[in-house]
Amino acid sequence: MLTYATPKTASSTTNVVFHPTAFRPVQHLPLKVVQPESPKIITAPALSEDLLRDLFEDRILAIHVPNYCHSFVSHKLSQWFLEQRNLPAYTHELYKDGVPVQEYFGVYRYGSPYNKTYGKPTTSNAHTEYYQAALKSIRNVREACLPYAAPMDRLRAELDENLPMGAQVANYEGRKMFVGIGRITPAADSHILQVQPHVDCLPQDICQLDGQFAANIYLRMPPRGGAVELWDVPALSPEEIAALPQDHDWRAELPESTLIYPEVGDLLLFNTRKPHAVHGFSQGVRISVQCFMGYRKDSPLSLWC
Ligand SMILES: O=C(O)CCC(=O)C(=O)O
Ligand SMILES: [Fe+2]
Repeated sequence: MLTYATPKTASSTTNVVFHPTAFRPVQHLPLKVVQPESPKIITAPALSEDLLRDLFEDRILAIHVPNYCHSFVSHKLSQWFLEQRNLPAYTHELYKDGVPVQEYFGVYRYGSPYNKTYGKPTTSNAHTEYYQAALKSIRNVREACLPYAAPMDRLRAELDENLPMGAQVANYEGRKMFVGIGRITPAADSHILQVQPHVDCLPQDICQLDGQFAANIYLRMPPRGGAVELWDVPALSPEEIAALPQDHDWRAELPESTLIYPEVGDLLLFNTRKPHAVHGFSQGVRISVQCFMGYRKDSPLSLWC
């Protein structure tokens, strides 16, 4: 049974800013590794076309590539995220009477996510700010990783190489989007993502995707906890997601889940229209670099945050 405090509500989200200087670098302790019991979570040494197709066509639940990013790069980039002057909250969209409402889920961010524009006209300040920051943030992260390749740049190249239709930075509105957001969760807020499983889904009026997936590369993990929880249930449709009540009690109706314990440097790909959650932890900070992958049969895979 979950005994965590009630998560903060939408009204408390606007001014949440994480001050990373309050945290000392996390000591890297060996993590408890639990082999996933689900045969539908595939651990592989590298990405391949067959594996990606299995994921996109729903034959498997997740692809886990251990040690995708060198520990030196994981440390360098996660440290760089923590050194930013402040990190705004990465809120998640829920829907109230079909209208998107942003809610704080315990995650801070480096980079500006596209979901901040949801429900606003394409001429809005939110859109202008998003597109102004998009390429700048990609390039800042690239520079922060030098002389090594940024993990998200490598992932973009490998997705492109492995898929005949290729993979590219999304441009749903004719402008290049952001890829590779830094997701930072401090221990104190980490229970929120555990209490509430969630789904992520691009609104249909932006682009009608056949499927939406996430790629996370874990740069820093807490000494214990921080597992990814996945449910092997059919992906929800965008209509079903938009109609979910804000206080939907996922855990009351979902079947048993599967836990994955990513280690520093691992890559994990999964379907974001299936409910997923991230487990809390009592020490340290959990940092990943993430993008969404929009799948349309025979079109290039489109990547954004
Ligand atoms: O932090 C994680 O492991 C999962 C993040 C997530 O919810 C997503 O990428 O959609
Ligand atoms: Fe998610």
